Amino acid sequence: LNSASPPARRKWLADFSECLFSFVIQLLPTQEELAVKEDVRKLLERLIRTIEPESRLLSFGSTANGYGLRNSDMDLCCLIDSEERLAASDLVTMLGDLLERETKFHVKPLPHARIPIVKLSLDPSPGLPLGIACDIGFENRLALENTRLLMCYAMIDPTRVRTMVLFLKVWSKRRKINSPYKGTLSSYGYVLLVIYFLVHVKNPPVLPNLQQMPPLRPIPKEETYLGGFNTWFFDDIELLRQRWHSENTETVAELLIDFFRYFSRDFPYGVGVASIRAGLLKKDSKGWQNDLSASRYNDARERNRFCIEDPFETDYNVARCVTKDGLYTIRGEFMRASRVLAARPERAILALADLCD
Ligand code: 3AT
Ligand code: MG
Repeated sequence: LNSASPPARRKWLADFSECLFSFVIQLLPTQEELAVKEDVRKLLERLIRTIEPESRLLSFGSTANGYGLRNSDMDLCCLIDSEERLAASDLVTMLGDLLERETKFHVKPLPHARIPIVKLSLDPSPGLPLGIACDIGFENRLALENTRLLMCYAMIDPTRVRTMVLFLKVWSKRRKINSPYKGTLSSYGYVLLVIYFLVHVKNPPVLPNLQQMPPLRPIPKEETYLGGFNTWFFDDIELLRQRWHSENTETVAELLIDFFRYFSRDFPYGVGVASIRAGLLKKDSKGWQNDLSASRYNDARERNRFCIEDPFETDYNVARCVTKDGLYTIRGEFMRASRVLAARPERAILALADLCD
């Protein structure tokens, strides 16, 4: 916001930023909810150890990355430290039986899914008015690492980054554009869009690129590989905070307005790939082009309407579930949000209500 901007506009942006903070704060999980979830994790870990004594059960996704909302589901990953372990599909079946016998959860084992998981849910009760939904997967070490990467980004600038992400998650759920099963984008996809925007679109950037940090300390940057993918990133956030400061002083309100404008007007959906690792890439440089010449046996065209590169699994398009209609709806929503914010209703709180209506 430059000093020449009219005071009325500046005041409105400050008010709207304030509204955004108070709005997301009341949607954060309570201490009680976090404690119940941790108890559930421990209980499940104890039970799994009766099958695989060398195992650990870890949280990933929004319960662990700093972008959790109240009543969000629990994503759990079981890591087994011993050499000889059961196949994931057998573990899913055995664990499903065990949990069915020993707990009150509704249990649905999916041993033959692309990624075998056990789905659990608990009915609402007085202490847990909305119940709990939980997925347990196995050996998903890349998901643990991308969770840690997103958490590190949240820690660099908690106020602006977390407020933007949490708001977009709520907004996308309320506007019904947060369902990969119905052709729109997952929460994970929206988080990557926000980080891409803050690292690569904003100038000066709000966040540094943690996967390409110049050395801040004399030790060489070690490469760490998981399943063939380089998962190294700069994770010493304390040191980073001492040595790196963003020159960008925009408010959350300005960033959000700009985010909606960028993704309704400027992002090149037809040819571009949003990558938090490498900035704006070209679909054809990744073999993700969706041109009409693709053979009819090839569903690349449907899969690559919208392209967001996974930070580590770089051959994976996180937005591959987004269909033609889904993308049309998402872009329409970005435009609608831009319009609401450009109108700057007299009271900032009305803008918020209008956005999520
Ligand atoms: P909610 O609060 O549940 O809406 P979340 O942050 O838990 O949001 P998701 O449920 O979309 O996000 O995803 C949970 C984690 O699973 C995030 C990421 O570590 C992993 N993940 C999800 N989708 C993908 C994907 N398409 N590719 C790779 N990892 C993914
Ligand atoms: Mg989740």
